[in-house]
Amino acid sequence: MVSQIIRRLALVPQGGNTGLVGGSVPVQDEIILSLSRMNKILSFDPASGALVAQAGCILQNLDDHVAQHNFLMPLDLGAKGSCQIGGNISTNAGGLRLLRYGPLHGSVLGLEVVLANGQVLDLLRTLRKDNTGIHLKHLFIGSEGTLGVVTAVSIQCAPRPSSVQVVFLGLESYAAVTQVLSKARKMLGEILSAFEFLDAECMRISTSFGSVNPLGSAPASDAGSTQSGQIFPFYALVETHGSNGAHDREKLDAFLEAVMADGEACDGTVAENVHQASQIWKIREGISEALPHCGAVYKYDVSLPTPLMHRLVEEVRAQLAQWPGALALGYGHVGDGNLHLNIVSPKAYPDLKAQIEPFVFEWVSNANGSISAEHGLGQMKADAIYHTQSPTAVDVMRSIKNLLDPQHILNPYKMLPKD
Ligand code: FAD
Ligand code: S2G
Ligand code: ZN
Repeated sequence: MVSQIIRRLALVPQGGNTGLVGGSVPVQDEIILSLSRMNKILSFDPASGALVAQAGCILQNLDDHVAQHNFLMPLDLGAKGSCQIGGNISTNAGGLRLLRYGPLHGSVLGLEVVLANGQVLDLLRTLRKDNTGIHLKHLFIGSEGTLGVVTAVSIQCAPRPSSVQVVFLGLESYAAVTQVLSKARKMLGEILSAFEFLDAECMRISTSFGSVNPLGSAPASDAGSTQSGQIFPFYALVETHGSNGAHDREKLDAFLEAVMADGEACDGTVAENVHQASQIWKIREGISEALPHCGAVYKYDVSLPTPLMHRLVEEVRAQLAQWPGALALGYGHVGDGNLHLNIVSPKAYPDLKAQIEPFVFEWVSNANGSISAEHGLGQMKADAIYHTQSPTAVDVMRSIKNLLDPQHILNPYKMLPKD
């Protein structure tokens, strides 16, 4: 690293390379610094649940490790089989259970970071509370490798739930999705661990690539029909993590009864075993795997006020008529106000992105949302930062970047807009 500083060679820290905004790939002649071989678990305290691990540890491997002590990692995402904890920290990954276990800013206890000047910044404490000065670790969480290379993490794991329940609901409208979400918050309370939604287009795409819709036989020809066994306009996946199966099922049954009785849900199923639960999760996690098979994919990961989330999908759909075959679909972590709007098209239309992207970003900005909820900005969205951040905020970010990396050798061309 030191030689790089002298010769001003830029580098790109790389974890599992599952990022979706081009943050982990070189733009010019940067050297790739892979953390994959820094993959040792350094310690786990079964009393506190504090795990200390090197940055290159794969998320799934860490979860398997702490599961032996009846703990679980405080984040879960579809890429868990290859993403690394160092990459999760650097992108401030959200994932499927942020609703329950909170963001990494809350669960990360400490970091070890190598700075651009070669110094090792040791913040690797496992204390729950430490109020001695500026909380430096937060600078590196979500900094996408532009401020330092994360080499180790200490993170607070959570007790592994002994009771996991998964419910899948068919819903008539997006308004029903939000009504069911508020009922879930009220009636499931502390055991609610995930609330994901997907629209009919997502169901169609996911089931055409191997997932099985538990609420219907073969998907219908059109998205809207809701006769029994047909495809519903919307679906919600609701999961609970608890410590008492009977208690959790009682709450869940009352919740299900309420959403069916109020007509918010047209149909629903409760997973009776782990296999059925994983089949239901496969519908949701299978969407992203299925999308590339549909042709060109344009991805937008945005935060919006929950009631507005699917309106953006509908407004984009109205714009797509001029590109035959192009389709907009919406899914995501509705419990966090995080929409994954994806446009798929059998052929890549160069002007589609040029027209739709500004429309999406302006729409999100006018709704006081964020143009990147959890995937970061990388190289693909760095120039769009002003749709969410003020010029003053970007100037402060630049000052911190210049202070910690004056020669701009850490992941140049990423996250911050060109000067
Ligand atoms: P990489 O892709 O290797 O790198 C990501 C960024 O972090 C780059 O800027 C890189 O330079 C930097 N970086 C990596 N390691 C380090 C390090 N040790 N020190 C400093 N900088 C580093 N993301 C979500 O937030 N939520 C989801 O639900 C989610 N689901 C996904 C599902 C699928 C199927 C896929 C393919 C991706 C998904 N992602 C999701 C995106 C991605 O998995 C996350 O951004 C993840 O945190 C990236 O981790 P990684 O180790 O692959 O990092
Ligand atoms: C998700 C990542 C994949 C995608 O599935 O929750 O964060 O396709 C996304 O956007
Ligand atoms: Zn996501």
